[in-house]
Amino acid sequence: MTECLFCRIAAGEIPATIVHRTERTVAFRDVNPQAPTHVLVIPTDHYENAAALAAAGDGLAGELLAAAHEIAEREGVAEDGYRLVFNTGPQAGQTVFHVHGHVIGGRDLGWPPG
Ligand code: D5M
Repeated sequence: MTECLFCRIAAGEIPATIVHRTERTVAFRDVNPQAPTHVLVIPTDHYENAAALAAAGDGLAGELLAAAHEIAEREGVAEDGYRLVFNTGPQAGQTVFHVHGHVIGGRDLGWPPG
């Protein structure tokens, strides 16, 4: 059995609030939301980070971006604006090493990030 938390969520082995699913992507609510909308969008298959996903080069990265935007629209944050964040590597704050985009919106977001 895989040890990867997000592989297990994608497989339905660990409960999560799934908000969107396509053939190759899954999205679920972040357990520790930082804004009214905070959804994580992942590929079902395991890639460690955004660089590994980009290197796969089979259109999956684009699918993930499209899924993120669809979620933002469905959550009602696309018009006012939302942030799509891929923390990549430990210094950037990545804690789960299965690539995930944070779709964050529903409030004013400061810049620069912490
Ligand atoms: O983001 C990892 C994110 O994953 C962080 O915002 C918490 C979230 N998380 C951790 N465990 C779960 C479960 N079980 N369900 C939903 N969300 C979860 P990072 O960019 O790696 O710091």
